[in-house]
Amino acid sequence: MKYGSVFAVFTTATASLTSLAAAQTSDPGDLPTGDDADFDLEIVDVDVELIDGSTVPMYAFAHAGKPPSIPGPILRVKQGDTVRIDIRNSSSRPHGFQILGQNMSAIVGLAPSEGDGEDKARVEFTATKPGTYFYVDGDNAPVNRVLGLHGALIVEPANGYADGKVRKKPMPYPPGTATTNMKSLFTALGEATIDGKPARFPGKPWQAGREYVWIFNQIDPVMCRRIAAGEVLSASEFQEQFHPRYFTINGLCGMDAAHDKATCPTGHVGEPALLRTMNAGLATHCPHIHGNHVFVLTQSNANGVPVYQQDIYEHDVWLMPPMMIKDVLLPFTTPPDLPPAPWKMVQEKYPLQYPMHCHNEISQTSAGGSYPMGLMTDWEIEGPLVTS
Ligand SMILES: [Cu+2]
Repeated sequence: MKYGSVFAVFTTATASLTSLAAAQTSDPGDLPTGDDADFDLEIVDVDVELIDGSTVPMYAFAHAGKPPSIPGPILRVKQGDTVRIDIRNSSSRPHGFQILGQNMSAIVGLAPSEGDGEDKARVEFTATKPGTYFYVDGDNAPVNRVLGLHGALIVEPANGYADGKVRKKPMPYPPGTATTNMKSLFTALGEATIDGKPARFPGKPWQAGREYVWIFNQIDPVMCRRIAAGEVLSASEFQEQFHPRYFTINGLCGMDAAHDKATCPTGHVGEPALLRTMNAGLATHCPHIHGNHVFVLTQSNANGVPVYQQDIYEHDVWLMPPMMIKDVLLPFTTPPDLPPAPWKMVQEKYPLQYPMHCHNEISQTSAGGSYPMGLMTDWEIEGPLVTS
C-alpha cells in the first residue's frame, strides 16, 4: 500500500515536469545550431512542479515561442562566430542578461514587456575560447540566477582535432591552445594498443557532439514564494536565509533525472563522452560516479573563463563550488568489477546502470528527507566494447 501511493505521486510529478523541461531535455539536434549564431530568448514567470507534486514560482528562459525550461535552452556556437542574442522580458519583474567569461556588456534592469515591441535588448559579441560558459540573469545576484535564470553557452572549436591536420581524433578544444596532456588524452582514445601493449582506452575516439550538459541547482520553496509575493531581499539576506529542500540536475530530481535521456549518459564500452558540469546554485556539490572515473579537462576561473588543464587527474569525485564549471571526460571503459570472459556477464546483463550522485549527502534528498530523490542520475553501459 505504501509503495503504491508513493508511485502515484511520482507519476503525476513526472508528467507535469516534462512540460517545463521539454526544451532543455530535447535532442541537441532540435535546438538552433548557432550556425547563424542568432538567438531570440524570452524571460518568463513559471510555476515549477517538483518531484513530490508541490509547485513553486520561479523564472525561466525560453527560445521565443517555445516552452520555457530550467535551466534555459543550450546555446551552441562556434569560435569566431558573431553571436547576437535578443532578450525579451515577459516576466512580471525587471531582469538582466549576461554571459560570464565572454567579452560582452551585460543587460541590466530590462523592464517587463508591455507588448509594444520596444522592449527587447540585444547583446552582440564574438565567441572566443572554446568551452562551457554560464549565461545568467546577473541582476540582484544571486537571486534571479538561483530562481531559474541560468543556462549553458557552448563554444565549439573551429578546428577541433587533437591530432591537428590528421583529423582522426576529434576534441572539443582547439589544438593550438589545448594543453599537451589534453591532446595526449584525446589522441589515446580509441587506441587498442600502444607500443604493442594493450592500451587504456580501446574502442572509438571521442566524437563531436557526444556530450551531456549537467547543470546543478537548489530550490528553497519558501524563498521562491516570498520573492513571488514581492519581497525584495539583498544578496546577503537571500544567502543567509536560503534553506534548499530540492537539489536538481538539469531541473530534475532523482528518478526523473535518471530517466531523462539528455541527463543520463548512455553508450557502449569504448564510446567516451564529454560531461559539461556546472553549478548554478549556492551549495557546493561533489558529483561522484560509479563504474568509471572521470578526467577533469577544464575548470572555470573567477570570471567564468575555462582554464585548460595541463595536469589531468582521474577523479572519483570532483568539487563543484557555486558557479564552478568543469568539463570532464567519462571514458566509458570497462568497469573493473565486471566479470571477465568466460563468464560472459551471466550474473549481470547489459545494459549496466551506474549512479552518479553528489557526495554532499543532504543533496540526495528532496522535501527534507525523501531519499534518493535529489541530485543524482544514472549512466548506462549498453553493451561491451565497440571499435570504430
Ligand atoms: Cu556512490
